Amino acid sequence: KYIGKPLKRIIEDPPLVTGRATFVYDLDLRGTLYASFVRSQYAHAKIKSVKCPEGSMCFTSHDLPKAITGIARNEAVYQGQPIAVVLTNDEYKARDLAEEVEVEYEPLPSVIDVEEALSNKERAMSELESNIVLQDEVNVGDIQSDFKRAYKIIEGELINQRVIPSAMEPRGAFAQFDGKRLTVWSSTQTPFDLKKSLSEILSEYGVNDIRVIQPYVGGAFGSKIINYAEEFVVAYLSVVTKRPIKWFNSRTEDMMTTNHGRDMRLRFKAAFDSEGKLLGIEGTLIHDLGAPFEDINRDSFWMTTTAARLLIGRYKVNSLKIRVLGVATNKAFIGAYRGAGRPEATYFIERILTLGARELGLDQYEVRERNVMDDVNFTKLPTGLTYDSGKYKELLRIAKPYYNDLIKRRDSLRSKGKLAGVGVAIVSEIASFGPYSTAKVKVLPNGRIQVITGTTPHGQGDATAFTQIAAEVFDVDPSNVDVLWGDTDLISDGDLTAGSRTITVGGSAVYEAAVRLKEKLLKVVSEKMGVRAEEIEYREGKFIHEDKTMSLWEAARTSMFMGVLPEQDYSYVMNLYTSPYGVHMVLVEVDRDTGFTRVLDYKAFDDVGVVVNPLLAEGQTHGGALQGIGQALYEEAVYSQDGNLLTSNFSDYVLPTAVESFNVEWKSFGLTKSDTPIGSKGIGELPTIAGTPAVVSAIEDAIGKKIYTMPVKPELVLK
Ligand code: MCN
Ligand code: MO
Repeated sequence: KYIGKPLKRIIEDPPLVTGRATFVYDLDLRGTLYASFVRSQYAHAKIKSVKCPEGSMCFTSHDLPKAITGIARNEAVYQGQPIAVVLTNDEYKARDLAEEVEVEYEPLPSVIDVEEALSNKERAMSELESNIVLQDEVNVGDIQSDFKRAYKIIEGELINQRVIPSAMEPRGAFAQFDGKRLTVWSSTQTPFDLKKSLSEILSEYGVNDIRVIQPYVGGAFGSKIINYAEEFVVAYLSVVTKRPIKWFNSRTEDMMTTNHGRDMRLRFKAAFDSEGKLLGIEGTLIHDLGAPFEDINRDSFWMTTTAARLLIGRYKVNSLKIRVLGVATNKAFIGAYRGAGRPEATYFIERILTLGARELGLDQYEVRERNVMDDVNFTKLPTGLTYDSGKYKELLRIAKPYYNDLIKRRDSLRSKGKLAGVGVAIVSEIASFGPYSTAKVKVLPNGRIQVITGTTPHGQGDATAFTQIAAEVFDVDPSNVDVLWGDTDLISDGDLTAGSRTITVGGSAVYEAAVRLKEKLLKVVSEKMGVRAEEIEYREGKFIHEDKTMSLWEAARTSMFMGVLPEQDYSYVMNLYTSPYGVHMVLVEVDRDTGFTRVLDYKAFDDVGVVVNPLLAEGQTHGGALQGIGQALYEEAVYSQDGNLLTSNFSDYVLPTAVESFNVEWKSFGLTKSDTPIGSKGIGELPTIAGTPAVVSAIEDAIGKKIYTMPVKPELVLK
């Protein structure tokens, strides 16, 4: 009744569109001190000494708890790394004061280029034995014999460049300690993790009662999963100064210090037979992990090893032999960015297939039809990943007429002398990760249903989708449901919104809690009415038996008199992940004179199982495709040889805007369902994953030249 409806964002949007939503920056308390961080000017340097201005509230690394990692104590390993922090009662004065702190550096050679890092001539950190900090290997099938029987072998190096996640709101935090209780507001995706880590760091200062609030967040795209040093410092300073502390990154600080994304390259050889079947891929996958921080690097290397295993995409690849290297350099550290490992894998495999097709003189769609896997059903693949369900051939069959239509339009443009091209990519995705999501559902004494989620939406619209799930269970209009999130006081534990998991894992928790609450209330009503539960009908928010009816709120109030709280919590355990898929196609036109690419049409044909709210899912596709194409056409984090970030504002770092946006047609065919109560699979990352390779292949098709690097700038096209 409500699941599957294109409901507008009734929960999130009223505060946002009226400008009344509260962000970290909006917070203010009497006596607030403003923090500003002193950040390393060098990408790599020894810190000889730090001198604070006379009489200032200034804290060097030696004044801060050792347990706070990520601060440059003796050696700075990327530009912008925090070294010290100053406090004063005015935001702008704080920034001026930070500039008065004298840091004596001894510059060290910086390792910027990945090639240079691999050579190990210089180290990104003095104590490193090698810049290759992590390694792995994937070895499946008999690569040698596949290469021996190959009809064609292609090779090259595909680069998935470093990008900056660029959430609308830079990172910031506000902390207040009242002598007993510490409250931290942070622009984060992980308030529950932040609370856990704060507890570990601050318990030795006698702080055990901690509340973390995630207010409205201006986007994150994975870059606010990590808990950053600044958040801990701000919390600690509020404890020691007994004053509220506020800190907010400038855009440039944020671009230098919030995790970057991607920066993976694949040196490959791929063997095809004469029919265009991909036999095997051999190569080295190199991930520039940026600044060496053991824990962050290790977490990010998950993306690398996952990418290596997802390299086969949805294809029947016989053999795979990939060396996987995680490399440290003196740049911002790499972390999750929309897709996190899966865009890189998809980019590599989809580009390899298209390059192979060109080499063999085959159509790019046909090559995919020839290689695509049979249906999967919890199929464990030789690389170790399991795909839950997928009917890839059927999806390709359904999408084919649309592809043919794009080709017709391309040809008609060509006949008018235009440079037009079509690109295709199949999404290689696993999403909706566990281990669990929590929820609590209540019927309030005023009859409203309140959903509390342990997930942390920050732009996706999941809260609105949760109203639909609760409304479905309770058979009431979604306008009777409220949704709360982002506060560690609301529920014992929570998880996060990331990895396209929220509707599937978090939504399943909401569903299970709601179903159990309804059963609980049914028992109450049956006792009160004195009839068996089976004889009571439930409909439109009412329990009905013959001429007796009891509304939800009556049941909720009655339950209190029977010693039953009208609420229910649930922790939904996700054993596997989902493996949503889609075929995305794009038509582009390249201007012969300027070399600029214009996207004329984008078609996203997915199978994400049950779609809870098609309006939200389509919205994700519009934004995500633009973001994916942003990487292909515009975005690139550029460092100078000595490690200065040259693209540290939005005039040097080019993001796509509404002006660059294009027509998107989205459909999800529901060929499969996930093995969860909701039956959905994630969509949040799909378009970002597919958009990048699809548009590169389209430009290649338009200009007839092979492309290995991004962004595909006009100068590259015209060369
Ligand atoms: N949806 C649906 N039916 C499905 C799948 C999804 O109705 N079968 C809807 C959901 O209700 C939700 C949206 O689509 O409104 C996305 O759901 P889901 O795929 O579960 O993804 P998440 O909610 O977990 O969002 C995470 C995803 C990620 S990983 C990144 S990165 C990203 C993205 O969302 N960051 C974003 N989209 C973003 N959008 C905004 N505005 N801001 C970000 O920072
Ligand atoms: Mo994400």
